Amino acid sequence: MDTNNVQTRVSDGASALMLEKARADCVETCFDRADAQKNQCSFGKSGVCCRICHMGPCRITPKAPKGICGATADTIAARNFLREVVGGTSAHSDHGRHLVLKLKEVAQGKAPGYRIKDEMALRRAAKLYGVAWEDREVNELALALCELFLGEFTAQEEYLQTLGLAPQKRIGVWNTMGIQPKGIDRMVVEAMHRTTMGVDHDYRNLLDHAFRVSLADGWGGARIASIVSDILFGTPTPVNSTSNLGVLRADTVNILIHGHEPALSEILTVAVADPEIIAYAKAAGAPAGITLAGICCTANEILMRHGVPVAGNVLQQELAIVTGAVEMMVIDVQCCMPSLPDVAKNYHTEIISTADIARTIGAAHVKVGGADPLKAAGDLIRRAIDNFKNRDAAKLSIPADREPLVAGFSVEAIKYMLGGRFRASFRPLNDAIIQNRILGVVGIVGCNNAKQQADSYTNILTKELIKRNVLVLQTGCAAIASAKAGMLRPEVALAEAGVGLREVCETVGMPPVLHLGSCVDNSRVLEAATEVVREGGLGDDLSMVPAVGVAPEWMSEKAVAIGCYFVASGIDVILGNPFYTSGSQNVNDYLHSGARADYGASFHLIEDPMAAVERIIEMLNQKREALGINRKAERKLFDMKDRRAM
Ligand code: SF4
Ligand code: MSK
Repeated sequence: MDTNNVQTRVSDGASALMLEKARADCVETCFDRADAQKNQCSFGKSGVCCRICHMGPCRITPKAPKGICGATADTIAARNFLREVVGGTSAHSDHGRHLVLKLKEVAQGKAPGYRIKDEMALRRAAKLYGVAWEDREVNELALALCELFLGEFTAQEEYLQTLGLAPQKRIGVWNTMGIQPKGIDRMVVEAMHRTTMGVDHDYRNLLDHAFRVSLADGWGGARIASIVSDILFGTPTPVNSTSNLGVLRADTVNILIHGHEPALSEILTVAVADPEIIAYAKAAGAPAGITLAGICCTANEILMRHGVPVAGNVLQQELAIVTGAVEMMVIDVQCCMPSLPDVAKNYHTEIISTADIARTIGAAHVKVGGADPLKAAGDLIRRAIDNFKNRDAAKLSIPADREPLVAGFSVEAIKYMLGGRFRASFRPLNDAIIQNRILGVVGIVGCNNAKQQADSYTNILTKELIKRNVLVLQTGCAAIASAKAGMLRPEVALAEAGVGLREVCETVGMPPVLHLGSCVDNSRVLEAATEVVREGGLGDDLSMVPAVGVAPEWMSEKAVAIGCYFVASGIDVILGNPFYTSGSQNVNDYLHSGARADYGASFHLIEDPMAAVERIIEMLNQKREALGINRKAERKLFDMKDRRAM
């Protein structure tokens, strides 16, 4: 990679332009720091560096094949891997916990400014979990559900109730493997215990726990987070918006929200529409008022529910500030780089951290809550407006790139599109797969990684797969990559799609690339796959459905946990860049092939996107073959005799 050429680092024009500008402005970005890291530590990359106790750090080499305590490469790599799954699971699950606690406060009347927006979602969830819901008052029902959800975190002896949302056969696999998780918190604590010095040394036992913990994420904390977000803020339905840095405007005060948890950003979307605040912005010299836009998954959350534009994905967080057009960036938790205040120092942007568990040196910390969060949010916006006067016209450069998009495809919305209000169901999708008009379904999820050209793998893969009649579901920064490439514009994606997929999508009015939400919403991908199983005709387990998951440009521990809960659920996962396990043949082999015997799925490292396309098509065809549906779609014309028989 010619690292000096910005085109090798990013794919979209806006990012390339801002990366050039950053260099001209002498502003350091993650791309420069990636270069400065040069050859990254080979022990770290192969997973055989252990610093779990202070006799170490120990590094495994041919001459020193064991750590001081005797730990082998297998033990060390498996412990490190499990700790990554723990990190990812904790992030999603703590996010879920915060939302459950917020719902509890709302139901108790202790959260001014918030309300239960989607009573249907509340009743739907209660029904799913077997909580008596008929004739029950909303707040009383919400409290009962919160009690159940909080129990999912604290249960010491009982298995997670959320596991019951999976197909019966899959639950059987988990029983056989003995990997059903108990309370989420207990699983995480137990993982830290198992991996401390002198406890669990059997790599298979450690990897079993990695899959167990990941289930506590995908079928636990993350699923709960999506369910409660829908109850509090509304179940997403298709919504129009725009993406990329061109959503920022020279004639508005620009505020960016960045991170993952939607509670604060929901309040900001309300406050920003206040006519008094808009008038205040205009009086401050911004003739068109205020632009509120998002970065990363907070962006995905408010995009799906309010159509708030998306300024960019994770590697654009610094580049957004480089436009010189951002008055304030409000960060919450996860994926917010500690470098943001350093970049902001070169412009006039103020970085505001808002979560007590997530402080950043150089950011002002403001807690938007208390008795009147709407007023507090208004005060924050006024603070951004007051900063407008400090914008330096000489440093201002907003790229023109701005792509329209449609997002907001919750499973409920997909069902509605497929079957209409009275017959909402996945039947038409199952039929289209059985008839071979749709080859299968692929979830493309995850981040960007400064080691890869941003968005490139995701975009090549998406385009090629829909050409070959594969329906694509997306979340997180991968969905934002597609948005910037125009692939979330139904007419653009339809023009690229293969004949079968296009016919189906046009008939039901659904685009070929569906934006399902943020990275915590990967549980919605499992939910969709479960609906396919329930609908019938495509096997009785998730491992039988022609479906594959891909994390093309992943970087976060959350992606490791997500990958594990996909594999444990029976869905193969392709990784665009490797796990740090290559230093242990046994650990690597189990994850990339051995797991198949236990779960019917495994990981596959494929660093070239076109090679991934070929492998995915092969995998989908193998599943189709096993189901006995791998034949050309027959267009049977019924004559009168057939019709009478019907
Ligand atoms: Fe070394 Fe063992 Fe301590 Fe790890 S736990 S640092 S391998 S002595
Ligand atoms: S924000 S976890 S970079 S998807 Fe969810 Fe994007 Fe990955 Fe963060």
